[in-house]
Amino acid sequence: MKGIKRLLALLPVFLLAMAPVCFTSCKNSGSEKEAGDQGTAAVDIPASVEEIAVARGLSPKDVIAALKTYIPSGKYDDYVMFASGGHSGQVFVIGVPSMRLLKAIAVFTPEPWQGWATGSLESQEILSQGDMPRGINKKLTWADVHHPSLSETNGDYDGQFLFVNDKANARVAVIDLRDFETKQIIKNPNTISDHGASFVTPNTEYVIETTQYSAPLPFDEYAGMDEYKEKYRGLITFHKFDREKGRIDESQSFSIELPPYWQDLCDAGKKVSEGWAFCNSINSEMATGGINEGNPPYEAGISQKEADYLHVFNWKKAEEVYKQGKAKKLNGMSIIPLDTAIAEGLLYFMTVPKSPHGVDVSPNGNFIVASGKLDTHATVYSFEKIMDAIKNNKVEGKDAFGVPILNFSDVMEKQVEIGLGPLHTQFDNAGNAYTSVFVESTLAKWKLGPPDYDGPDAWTVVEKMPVQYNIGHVVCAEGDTVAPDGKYCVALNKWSIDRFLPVGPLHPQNFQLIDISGKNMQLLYDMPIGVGEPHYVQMIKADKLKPWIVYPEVGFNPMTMSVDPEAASVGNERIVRNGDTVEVWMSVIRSHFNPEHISVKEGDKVIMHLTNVERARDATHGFAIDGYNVNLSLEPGESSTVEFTADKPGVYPFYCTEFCSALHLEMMGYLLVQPKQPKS
Ligand code: RUQ
Ligand code: CUA
Repeated sequence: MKGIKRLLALLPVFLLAMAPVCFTSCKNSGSEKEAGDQGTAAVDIPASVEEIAVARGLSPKDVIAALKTYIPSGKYDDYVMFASGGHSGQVFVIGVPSMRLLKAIAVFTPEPWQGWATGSLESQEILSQGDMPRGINKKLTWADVHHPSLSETNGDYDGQFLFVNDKANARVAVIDLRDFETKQIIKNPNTISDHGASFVTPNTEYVIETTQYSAPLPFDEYAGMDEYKEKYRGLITFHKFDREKGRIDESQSFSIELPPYWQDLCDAGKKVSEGWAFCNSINSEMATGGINEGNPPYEAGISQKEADYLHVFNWKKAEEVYKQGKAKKLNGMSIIPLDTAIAEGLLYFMTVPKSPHGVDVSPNGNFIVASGKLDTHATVYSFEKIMDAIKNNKVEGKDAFGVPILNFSDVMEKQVEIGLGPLHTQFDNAGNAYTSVFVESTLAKWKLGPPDYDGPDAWTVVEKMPVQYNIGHVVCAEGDTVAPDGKYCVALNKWSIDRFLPVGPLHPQNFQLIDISGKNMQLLYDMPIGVGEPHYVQMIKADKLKPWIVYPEVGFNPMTMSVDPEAASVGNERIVRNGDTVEVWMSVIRSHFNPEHISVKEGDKVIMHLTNVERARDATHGFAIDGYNVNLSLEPGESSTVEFTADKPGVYPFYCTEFCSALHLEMMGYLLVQPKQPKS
């Protein structure tokens, strides 16, 4: 306790002394003397914090940053970030402000520690939901995870579920935040790539997914590039979420056919704009590239026009149209044809300058902020004006497919001069917006305007901060909800260049934690991400998450979220042969498996039900079978099933892969596979 007091007494030295020279000049300051006066009996805190700072070459700013991010052992972070894991196919769970990695949730990619797709029947079943459709012979073993989306109630995070998309294969996954495990993977049957996903509507009625790169509908229907305009299409899908079941219900989901522009990021309207959704797009040129055929490359063809189309969807009305049976079925999915969508008033366009990317709705739902990658502005649209333009038919024309284009000057509220290459915007609780500026490598803080903020500096940039380097998305605490928290933002930088020790030519990305609670933004911490390229991240208050510490009952199957009728239990362990099938019920507890000997014949089908019967927190056991490519993670209470053919005769130890007890090494057994024919 005395140690802490000493440190606290020293704090003013650092807080006041902003100049780097201070460490030497403060040496004999009153503060230090004061600290000394409070007693020198402290054992843990060394005589002078200042000495450590000087020895480590830390400036007072550094020390303040360190104090703001340090979480002592046994204490918890205030916020949790869910970061898309990019190519890793996972989701990273990170504490804020410590920036400690808490977990990598296995989603689309095998992950042995969690026993994900390394033997457990449950995980294999979930992963195979994401296989290519119509028997297309391709197993997908990786994903490009882009945008996580926490479930919402009334536009605010509720901490129950997380959705992520796979841009590379147009898949959406559902993660249950009771156990932080993936429960479902949906492969969109009609489209092959997505990007505007996953974004939820304010009460998680739907999970939104839009196509990125247009292809014929469905994608495995061949059409050459010369048929681009006629045959290629985009798609927006509203995946219906059944909160009770914790699953997307494809039988209640629907898509809307779109022109073959490349639909990009989306955001759902909230509060006043609830019921609407907004998605950006590029390639209104319908450029078809072909550098090898002497055509302009995509990058040039797609940037020819000054503006592209921001899609405005009335999803509440689309839901009605779908329920009236006006959608057509394609591969089991309901699709509202483009003509129907136009006739029913489900889709409007607004022009956005210069290859837009991000689109973000302000907390009150009044403004829609869109950014052009080749622009210096964020273009802000007023929802009220959009509604007025739709009502009074203020259109400047139609696109090539007949979609009405709302008159730009009638719907645009403001163009805010941000800097070169603005991408994504988040918000705080004081009327500020934070926009990532890619080309400049800065984070721009600017003021919204009335009614969200009323001041002389409305619609102007008030501060800019360099970030290292090439910022993609930015996340702020609950910064895309109806009630942002302020406090922190994190710059999600694509390049780290010189920020970390070199680890070969492949560099990590750089997450930079920024304190936004003061008058000026302050950089607090650099976190390397060396596992894949995250795109979007959401940051939720830690106390909104209520994860289980152990599974609620012994024999729990995480896939059904209930006790498995086939779960093994103590006293009921057994091995039953039925023809060529050997079924095993095995209990797992520190520090033994029961049974320990499994004798089968070559060619037998083996089904093993394993239950970790422990109730103690953290008492996880693994279950690996050598040579059979099996590893399970059995968390306290969990039941899991593994199935394999004993096709290799011989002796195969199985063992626990978690260091669970002093006799963990002894926690093993043998799989004995008798050969059909003894070797002669
Ligand atoms: S989105 S920054 Cu901008 Cu998928 Cu990657
Ligand atoms: Cu159980 Cu090691």
